[in-house]
Amino acid sequence: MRIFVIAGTPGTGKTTVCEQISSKLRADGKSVTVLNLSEWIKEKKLFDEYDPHFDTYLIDEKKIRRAVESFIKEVSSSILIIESHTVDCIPKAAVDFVLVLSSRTDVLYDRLVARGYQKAKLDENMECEIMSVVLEEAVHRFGPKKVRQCPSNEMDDLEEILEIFMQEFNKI
Ligand code: DAT
Repeated sequence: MRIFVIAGTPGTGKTTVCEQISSKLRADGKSVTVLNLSEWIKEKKLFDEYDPHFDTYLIDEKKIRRAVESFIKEVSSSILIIESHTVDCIPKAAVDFVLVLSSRTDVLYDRLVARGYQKAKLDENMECEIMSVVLEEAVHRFGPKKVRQCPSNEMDDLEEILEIFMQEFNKI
């Protein structure tokens, strides 16, 4: 099985991009599983605590990594795409390629406000994007050769992201 990660601060477009990529791969006759990691953690109640101030779920990364490892063993499709803003929860050896989406602060701010994020959560995520936290963690975890950053501000960017993904997909 081939495993790809679509990473980025919340609001940068991971779900949108995963839908595009999985539709394209399925249209090409491939079997694809998409794992939205944060939704899955909530659904399976794998978090340790809920923090109401930041409206976020506190997790034990090691525990999640083990759960993801078990999930991977059960996937029957030939391609798994993991969507996540916490790349440290993903077992590194298994991953073929990581796309990190990034958005301009004005764009991301508007998206997160539209989502109804309250101040603490908004500030935390804006800071995460400004400091390139996800990119840094991804490079640290998977190594620079497996990681590529892509801007995700406008609809036109989506086409380019899909193209970049398919180039990497066809390389491996
Ligand atoms: P994420 O899954 O990273 O939280 P999302 O896919 O839900 O982000 O996207 C957040 C919002 O932004 C959603 O309304 C779709 C829109 N969006 C995402 N990527 C975009 C892009 N490249 N151009 C324009 N809008 C985009």
